[in-house]
Amino acid sequence: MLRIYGAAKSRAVRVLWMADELGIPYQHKDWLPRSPETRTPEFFALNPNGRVPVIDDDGFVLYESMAINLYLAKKHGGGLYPSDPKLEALVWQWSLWETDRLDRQIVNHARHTKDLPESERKPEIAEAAWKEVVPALDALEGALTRSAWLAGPAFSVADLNVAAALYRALALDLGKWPHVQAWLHRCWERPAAKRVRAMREN
Ligand SMILES: N[C@@H](CCC(=O)N[C@@H](CS)C(=O)NCC(=O)O)C(=O)O
Repeated sequence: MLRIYGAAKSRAVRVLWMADELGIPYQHKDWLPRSPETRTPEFFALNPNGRVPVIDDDGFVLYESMAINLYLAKKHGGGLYPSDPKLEALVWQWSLWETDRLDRQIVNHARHTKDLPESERKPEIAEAAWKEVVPALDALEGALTRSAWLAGPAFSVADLNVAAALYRALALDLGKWPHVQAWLHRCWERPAAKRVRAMREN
């Protein structure tokens, strides 16, 4: 049985979304980042970085949300993981690109504009993050102007990985990036996405 470590209010939401898309049963360790459960020697044995998400798939332990989703999508087949090597490479491209260009930037922007208590917010961090988010969204807009989905003719793990990481962008004014806006809402309107969103927001 697959076990997923990490609360829906963390990057584990990506993995919970993937498991739901694939319809695979899992056991959920609903642990928040930095919670006492993630500070034990047992948890550090699973992920020496002490971070969520982590999966244990019948004894195969894996961390890093993007790698986990690529593994699950490939293992369980279905349309989410393209078999054409070029489309597969695009899936890797977008997943790695997101980690490099958007992942921490979008979180830092949200934390320092609204998530943190006002006294802890640092406008200079929000501003620096936004300076990186803008060209990243420009790049995404370009790709989505040419194609409705990121890797081939249908929704794939590439879309899931990038859209899941852009959860916080659902609350932003994306008027400058109309294709990103439409695509992001298309992704998050999927039944599996709605269910994990409810897990995260409840
Ligand atoms: N690149 C990692 C990032 C994981 C990560 O930063 N997780 C956060 C929660 S969203 C965490 O567990 N933080 C705990 C800590 O910083 O100690 C991934 O995508 O899985």
